[in-house]
Amino acid sequence: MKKLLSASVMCADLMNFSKSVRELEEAKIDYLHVDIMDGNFVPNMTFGFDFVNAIKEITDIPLDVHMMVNDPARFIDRMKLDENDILCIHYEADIHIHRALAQIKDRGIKSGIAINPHTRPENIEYLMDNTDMVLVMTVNPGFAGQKIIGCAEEKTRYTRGLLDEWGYADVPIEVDGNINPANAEKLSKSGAEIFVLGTSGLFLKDKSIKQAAEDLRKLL
Ligand code: S6P
Ligand code: MG
Repeated sequence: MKKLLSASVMCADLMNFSKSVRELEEAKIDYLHVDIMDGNFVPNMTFGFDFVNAIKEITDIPLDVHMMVNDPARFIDRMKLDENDILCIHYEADIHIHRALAQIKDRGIKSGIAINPHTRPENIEYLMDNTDMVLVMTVNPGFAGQKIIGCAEEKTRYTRGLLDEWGYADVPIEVDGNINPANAEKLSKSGAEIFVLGTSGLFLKDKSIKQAAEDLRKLL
């Protein structure tokens, strides 16, 4: 499977956002990862739906929307996403998660299921018929700039094995949290296909976005 880069926009230069988007386009970034936090499911708040829709207006890079929001099904219709975009919701955030994923698919959007560090990947087996991507969190969600959890590599490898065994070898695993070059290389070998890049991998003080993306691609 092709390895893809997803830029975490909360780590971009928000005061010069359209300039950052142009740089991400030049760097041929595959997705823009938009973290939506509700101050409830996670102890932080970020962007709202108008911001998501505004990004859609200024770029053709597909969006990879990561909802860290309780009961996310309430908000699916608020975003103007299409068949190239991914809308990812958390296993832990909705007791009717199967129905929520089906709603995303019904809207013609690609669906993603995210699992927190404590969630066993076995729990998503009966969700896979409505799932286009699995997001294995490699930090506890809520903040950029954290340190990767110890079991990230092992969990990614184990999850990849389960998906293959269940007949979903074509469903990619995304990893999110402290994805720097060294971690990206290890997680790639463990079976991750989509890499969320923030303060550790892409938005760096000593390297341009383009250079950071090129360097990462060589390692994956
Ligand atoms: C964290 C969020 C992530 C971060 C990303 C930042 O809750 O879901 O997408 O934006 O992890 O990258 P880094 O390299 O600062 O961890
Ligand atoms: Mg995220």
